[in-house]
Amino acid sequence: MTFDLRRKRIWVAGHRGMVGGAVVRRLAAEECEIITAGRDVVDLVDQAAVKTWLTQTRPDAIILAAAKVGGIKANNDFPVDFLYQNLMIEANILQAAHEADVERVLFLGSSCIYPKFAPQPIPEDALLTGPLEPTNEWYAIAKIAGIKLTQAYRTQYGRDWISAMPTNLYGPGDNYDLNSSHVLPALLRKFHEAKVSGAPEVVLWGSGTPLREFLHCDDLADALVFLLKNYSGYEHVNVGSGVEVTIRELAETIADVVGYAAELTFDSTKPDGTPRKLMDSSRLNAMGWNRARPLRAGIAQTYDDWLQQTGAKA
Ligand code: GFB
Repeated sequence: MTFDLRRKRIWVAGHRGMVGGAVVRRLAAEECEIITAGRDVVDLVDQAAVKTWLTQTRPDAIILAAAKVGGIKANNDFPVDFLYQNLMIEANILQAAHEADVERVLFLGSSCIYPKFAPQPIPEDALLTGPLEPTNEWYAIAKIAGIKLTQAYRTQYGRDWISAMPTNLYGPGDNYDLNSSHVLPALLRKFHEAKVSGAPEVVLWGSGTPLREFLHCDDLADALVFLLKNYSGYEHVNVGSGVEVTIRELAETIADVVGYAAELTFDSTKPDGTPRKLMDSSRLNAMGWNRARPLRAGIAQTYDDWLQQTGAKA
């Protein structure tokens, strides 16, 4: 084991988000102290505030799950928010972590860092080998900068900091706002609302042909804790489920989980985004982590959780 979590103080940056919340749930099973701080305590885009808070708090490790995130439309509509906020959050935290002498940092990227037409499944070394998908290049550029900054501290100062690249995520605590969400929560909500109102059709954005790989956030959290404990290396590590589906197939699975077979119609005024982004997670698998749950089971759990949280009836 590279890093023993027992008696360590671990800051989960972004604990109110879907990924940060999952990491807090997972770390509860470890003998460590979990540190969290809401935006009211420390605003992560404020350099001075981050520096003061981290210097006072001095955690042993940071899981950097704080980020401005959103689906294809939000990424496309708000380029400044996605580029500026993510650059600030990661630069502020990494520099302050260096000054506070934090032993371990786990930075989180995203599969959209890879070129639009990367080889499939996408190996880690496909990074920076071709042009990005235009709908999310702002977010991708910020996340690439974060990976490089993490590597820079390792190279210049010998910091044992690492990065993980999750594939498309879903699960409890996701964003269900139809304008800014990712596809999976959007379709859960659309099918649920169609069932309640008896609407004959559900509208999907784009053509339904793009392929996506989905991972439950609790499986991601398990993989992140595994990497924090066991991985020390310069290169980022892909974290995926290894299974891809078309957006149409995803919609059919969600229709089945919700129990409402509406007709699918396609809004071609909305973008498809990248045609395919299946990650090659063989490095992670070879290290010993391969525990992604089946997609249908994960969607059913997520739907149950959403019904409970909103008080909606199935
Ligand atoms: O999940 P999503 O918004 O993001 O969209 P990306 C995935 C696919 O689902 C696209 C289609 O082809 C969408 O056109 N889609 C169909 C829908 N219906 C809907 C709908 O109602 N809502 C949404 N949102 N999509 C994001 C990036 O890309 O993936 C981020 O923009 C990030 O930067 C994230 O990397 C993981 O997979 O296309």
